[in-house]
Amino acid sequence: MKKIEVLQNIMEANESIAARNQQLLDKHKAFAVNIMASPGAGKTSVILQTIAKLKDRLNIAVIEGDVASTLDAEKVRNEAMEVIQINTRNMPESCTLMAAMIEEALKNLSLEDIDLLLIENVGNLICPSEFILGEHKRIVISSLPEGDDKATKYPVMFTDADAVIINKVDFLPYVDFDIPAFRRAVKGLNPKVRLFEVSCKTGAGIDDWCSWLLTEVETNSHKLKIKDRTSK
Ligand SMILES: Nc1nc2c(ncn2[C@@H]2O[C@H](COP(=O)(O)OP(=O)(O)O)[C@@H](O)[C@H]2O)c(=O)[nH]1
Ligand SMILES: [Mg+2]
Repeated sequence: MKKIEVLQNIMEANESIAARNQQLLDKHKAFAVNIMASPGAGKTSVILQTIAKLKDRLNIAVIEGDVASTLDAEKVRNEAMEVIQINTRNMPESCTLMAAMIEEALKNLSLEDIDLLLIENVGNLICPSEFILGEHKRIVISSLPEGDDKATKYPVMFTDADAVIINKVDFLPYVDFDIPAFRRAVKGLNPKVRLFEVSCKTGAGIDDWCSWLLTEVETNSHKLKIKDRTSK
């Protein structure tokens, strides 16, 4: 019983910190996206492709979550406006980012200048679904080599997602991944979810994903801050 009480307390505390994070982000008109997937599905690759496509339109910062290392932060360092690495080893939950970790990171970002904050969560299909961070959108990436049963096996992650990216479609000739069956499984859990088929290797589908994301950023009353930087 005691263990259940403690867990509930952690969850409640997380939700109130997440609400504070979102208020702070809203105050500065910064739109935050929580990107979740298993290790190797392509979170960092999607972030890099997204920055390459949208950096002329948006000021983009990144928070990188990993159990250990700064490898991913180093990969995006030269592309993003600002990057913060969070290592979760020795934290209360090492398998996911939590709102308190984001609260600390936000103190170190120039929020007034940021339009879009991409948060790469720890590679895991279970824990990140339990902890909201204050994000405006939740994105799950599933990649072809992982197999097409992940939505069925890890339903919570997919039920709460605003969009699901099917990555590594360039693997289609080599793996038995039934894309229509996967789409049906995801839609069965979450009828309103947006689905995108992309390859970070070939660039296929990246335009569709980025134009949806840009519209989301602009229509969430963040447009006041976004300048048409291409016209400069
Ligand atoms: N063939 C192929 N490889 C990809 C694609 N996206 C990512 N990768 C590779 O998959 C590996 C893991 O990608 P990464 O973005 O680091 O995954 P993360 O652990 O989820 O951040 C890297 O070697 C990437 O180059 C893709 O669309 N096609
Ligand atoms: Mg990564």
